[in-house]
Amino acid sequence: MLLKGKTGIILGVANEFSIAWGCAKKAKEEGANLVLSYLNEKMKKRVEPLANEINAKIFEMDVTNKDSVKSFFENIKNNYESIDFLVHSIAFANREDLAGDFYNTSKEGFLMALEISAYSLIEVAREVVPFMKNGGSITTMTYIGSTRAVPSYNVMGVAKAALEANVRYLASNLGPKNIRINAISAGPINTLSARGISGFTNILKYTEEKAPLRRNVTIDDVGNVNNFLVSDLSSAITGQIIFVDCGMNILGV
Ligand code: 0WD
Repeated sequence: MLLKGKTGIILGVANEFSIAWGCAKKAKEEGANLVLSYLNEKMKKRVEPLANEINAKIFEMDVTNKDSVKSFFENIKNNYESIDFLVHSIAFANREDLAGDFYNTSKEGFLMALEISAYSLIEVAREVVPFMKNGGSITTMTYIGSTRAVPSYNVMGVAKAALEANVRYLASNLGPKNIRINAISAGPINTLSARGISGFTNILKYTEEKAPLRRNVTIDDVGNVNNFLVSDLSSAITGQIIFVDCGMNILGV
């Protein structure tokens, strides 16, 4: 078992369709001991039964609230000696900023998308580093809208560009502590967040027709690659953006 004896934190499970849930299930299959976060009391009702399925502990964390982040890691301190990996699978933008003209993006919407979807990676990395005494691995989820203009992805594309730059700076900064950090650039998957993007079903249909593998990716596809990135098999890989998109990113026309 690839992750036997490893303890991991997985942030961003909203329901059974979440990419984070794909990562949690697959990590459990490989023997990891897991902790999940839930956003608030409302989400707890959905996350708790999932956590029970995989014998994971759950603690609340809202990355927009400093005290909530601190209290999550207090809970970690009270329950664990060390942490081996952390999966950051969190993003948010206002629905009105994921449709229509990009030039209408509000300053408030821009700052919120960047805070939740990009800055939060730096904040959780800062908190988890002290628990990675013997090194560790951090992963995050991105999308090709970071480097290409994708219809309606708008402000989230800017947030993903910042997130990917964060990955490179954190990898450079944390490498000497033997802490690796990489991003998975997933193809479109029908999740709660994705449904907020105007025309998302067209993106799914287009990918299925055009991607080299002629299908969309699943949360299990992402979870498998995440297992590789948080395991010792990828011990010399850091600062990378790994595409799990059925080959879509290689196409020109
Ligand atoms: O097509 C897709 N679904 C893709 C998603 C393609 C490529 C990348 N991604 C990325 C997303 O941008 C995100 O970074 O994958 C990550 C996970 O997204 P998901 O699995 O598609 O979406 P979802 O199941 O909704 O999980 C995202 C979760 C939130 O869910 P809701 O639906 O409640 O917004 O991120 C969490 C929350 O659990 N989240 C927060 N967690 C802590 N503090 C916060 C917050 N303030 N806001 C959202």
